[in-house]
Amino acid sequence: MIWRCRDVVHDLTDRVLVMGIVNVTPDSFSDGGRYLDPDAAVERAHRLLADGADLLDIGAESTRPGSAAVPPAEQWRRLAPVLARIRGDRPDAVLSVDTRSADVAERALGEGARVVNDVTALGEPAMAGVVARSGAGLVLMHMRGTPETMQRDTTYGDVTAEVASYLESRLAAAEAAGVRRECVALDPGIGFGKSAGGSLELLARISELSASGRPVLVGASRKSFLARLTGDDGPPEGRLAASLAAAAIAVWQGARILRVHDVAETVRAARVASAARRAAR
Ligand code: HH2
Repeated sequence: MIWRCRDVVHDLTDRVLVMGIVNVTPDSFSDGGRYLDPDAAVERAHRLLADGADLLDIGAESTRPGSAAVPPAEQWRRLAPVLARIRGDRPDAVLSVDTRSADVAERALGEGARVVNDVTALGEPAMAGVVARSGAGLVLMHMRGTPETMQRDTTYGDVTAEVASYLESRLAAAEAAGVRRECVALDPGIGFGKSAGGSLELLARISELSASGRPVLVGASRKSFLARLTGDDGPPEGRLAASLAAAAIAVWQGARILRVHDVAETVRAARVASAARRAAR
């Protein structure tokens, strides 16, 4: 299983990638405001790379439930200095830009980003062309509605079947618009328009999203459905143990990319889960 991200080709046949999160935002659900300052964001990026991140996902817009869209110009004002400095220090680092704006994605690709993480799965019509022209990796995620509206209706008949069929259709749309199939990864969008039970069910049934042969990315890190299960009512930073359990389940189920806040710990959890998966064959 190959995931092509411009000049970097990941062979994920027997490998799991850990994607470290850098939120250059004032309001992200777990670390809002901590890395809005470019110096803090760059330092965070270096820390995550040193901790073993295979790639970094850098975003300037929170998509937590209820959040409003951030204009592309403001996203770029936050991202530009951070991308430029990381690229200057570490041109080898694989950088992903977490944006639903084709304009922001195009600018980030111009600064050397190798992946576009689009939580709207090509909601902006111009996005597919931007990604296709660059040969970048593309993450297509399932979400119902927008971050502002997504938690209004979280009922599904069969959440896993609906998500799988949506992702198949977005993969087909991406290919029809010129994106190479081997550049695409699929993501069920844990917490995006799902109840806590729906998120848990998706996590438990990730293997059912693998029919297309594309790598599955899972973002369960610190999310609120974990706190519902553990009964913790503290801040999201306290959800490490629960997040590691979710990461191990995801890998055991065949996920190939883990989007996480706690990289050093997840690298170790993923190694154990990957080794167990190989031993079970
Ligand atoms: N989750 C978040 C943001 N982007 N992208 C993908 N592909 N999958 C996810 O599960 C996902 C995502 C939410 O996490 P975070 O970035 O920490 O929070 P916020 O959106 O509040 O910035």
